[in-house]
Amino acid sequence: MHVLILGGDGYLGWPSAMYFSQKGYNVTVVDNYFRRNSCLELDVTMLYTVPTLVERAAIWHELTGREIKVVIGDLTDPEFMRSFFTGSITYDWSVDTGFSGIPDTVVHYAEQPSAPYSLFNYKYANTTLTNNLLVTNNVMFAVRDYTPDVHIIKLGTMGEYGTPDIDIEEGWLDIEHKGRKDTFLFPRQASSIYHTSKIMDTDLLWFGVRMWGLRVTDLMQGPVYGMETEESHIDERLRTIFNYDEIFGTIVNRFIVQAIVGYPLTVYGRGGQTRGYLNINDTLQCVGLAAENPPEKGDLKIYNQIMETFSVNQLAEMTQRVGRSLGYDVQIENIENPRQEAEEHYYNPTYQGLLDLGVKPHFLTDESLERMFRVVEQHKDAIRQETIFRGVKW
Ligand code: USQ
Repeated sequence: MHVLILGGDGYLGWPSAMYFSQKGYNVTVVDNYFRRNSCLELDVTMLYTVPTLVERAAIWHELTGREIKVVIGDLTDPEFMRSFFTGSITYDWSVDTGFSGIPDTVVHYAEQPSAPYSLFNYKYANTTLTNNLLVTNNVMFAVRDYTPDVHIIKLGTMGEYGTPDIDIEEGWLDIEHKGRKDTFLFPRQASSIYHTSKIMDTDLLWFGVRMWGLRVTDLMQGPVYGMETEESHIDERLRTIFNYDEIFGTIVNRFIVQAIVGYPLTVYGRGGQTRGYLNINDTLQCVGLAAENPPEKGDLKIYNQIMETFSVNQLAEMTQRVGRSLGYDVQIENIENPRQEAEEHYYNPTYQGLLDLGVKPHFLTDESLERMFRVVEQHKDAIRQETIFRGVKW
């Protein structure tokens, strides 16, 4: 099996590449270094320096004997995207371990992933929409035109559903209306341009499934935390990128960094915002199981990819408790919410599908938080406090 990972340099892309490679898959990764370049442009830095994608693939090969082929380029260019499916791609790094050619599965992470970035200004809103939609459209057409049996796994987001006042189902909703019944995509109502681009992605791929019988899995993921995976334990240089700034950092990772440098935990507004969370190791399990269980042609399979729910206040209290037990003076501050979002709301999502496929959750515990504290501590001196909060408002 050959898996092509779009966005292979990202927070989830690189750990996924190693995970599949370790399991014996042939793996190709492609990326245009969007995240690294945006960090430079926005003057934010990652917690530690991460080797380039080519360097990481070389380290991986040296340590495991396994090969992850690397291609650097921009997937919004349709001809570049199509070259992966016609077999005409030129690799930027590869060794001859005997695999080449067309993928069986595509994992699509090649998106601008940040809600604050998408509302930073109109230019970044445009970047978000054009990048995310063009890459999705390009992969959809390339698969349709050359390899219609290929399984597309697209990372969606729980934020597509928003926070409705009813239970959130796993992708679909049965509607009874004036005595007749049908099943539709669960209603979507996003609260950022980024999340809206993900809704549009879903619609595009659902169109491709209905029109051309494509085979698509949509993983509706919540915020992910953590930086260590089984494969990164082999060598620190294989650890994934880790952002703690307001634009690219997600809440759990940010709170740990804040606790360590004595920056009061930034609870936005009243802190009742509740989301479904998961450990980065569970993302890998979920994507792996999705790849092993492709839908039939003409089927869009949707899973809610979360393992447990927390409010912002609960996360802040946990981080404070663990931080204090490690000797840090952790304060919590409710600051004016820069985002437009419900701060107290009903939240009851279903997330049974991936558990039924066999995912074994890594829950967020004091012990797992402490392990993350220990990694962040090693890089304490590199933390730039001025990038933690800048108040991107919408
Ligand atoms: N929040 C705070 N304080 C902070 C940072 C965040 O209170 O310092 C709050 C936010 O207002 C929000 C919640 O924590 O209510 C989560 O925020 P986040 O920045 O961790 O995550 P979010 O913007 O929702 O986006 C992240 C990823 C995105 C993914 C999404 C899943 O960046 O790629 O799609 O999580 S979900 O939230 O389910 O839509």
